[in-house]
Amino acid sequence: MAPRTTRILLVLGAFLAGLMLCLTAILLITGKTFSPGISQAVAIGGPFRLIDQEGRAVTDQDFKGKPLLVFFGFTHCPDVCPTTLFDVSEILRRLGKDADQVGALFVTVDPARDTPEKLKEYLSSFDPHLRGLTGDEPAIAAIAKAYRVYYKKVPNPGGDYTMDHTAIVYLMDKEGRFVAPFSLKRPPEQAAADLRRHL
Ligand SMILES: [Cu+2]
Repeated sequence: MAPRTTRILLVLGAFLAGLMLCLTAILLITGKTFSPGISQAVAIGGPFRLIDQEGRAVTDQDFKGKPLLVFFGFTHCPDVCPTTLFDVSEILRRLGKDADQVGALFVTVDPARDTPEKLKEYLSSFDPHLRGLTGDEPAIAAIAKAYRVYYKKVPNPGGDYTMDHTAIVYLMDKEGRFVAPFSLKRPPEQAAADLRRHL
């Protein structure tokens, strides 16, 4: 297997293992039968305070009443992030006017390089509804932890670096509760219809 594929599998594996652990812990604590709506809501997401590509302060409260897609990545990402942002843009476009009632967040895991200015420039290639979020290292670490996102700096031989990161699009409901990973492996019309059900 190519090292890149192995890394992606490792990241995915670590995320799923963490998720299972969380859900098991919740089951053990509550002693309740597994109920996705309730248990996963406890496991993923939460309050955050970050800065968007316009330099505005943004918190989770700003999205109350809107379903939310949340994706973590970084602007120097060679493939996964641009592909995902392209797919999400296609879905937002299919939503038409309803896209105003949906939140779509691209949270950087590389705040050292991804300043608001850099995010603004990068996101200009994608749907204007996308909000790019950055912040200081502790704020990014906090939101990543809340979403059970794995990320790690990986040095390149040239002295540069890249980032490994969890590449899941999270669907949060109007109340900010985790619903499910949002699949992009389907036609954008279908994904848009799925999103519309949460409006
Ligand atoms: Cu990426």
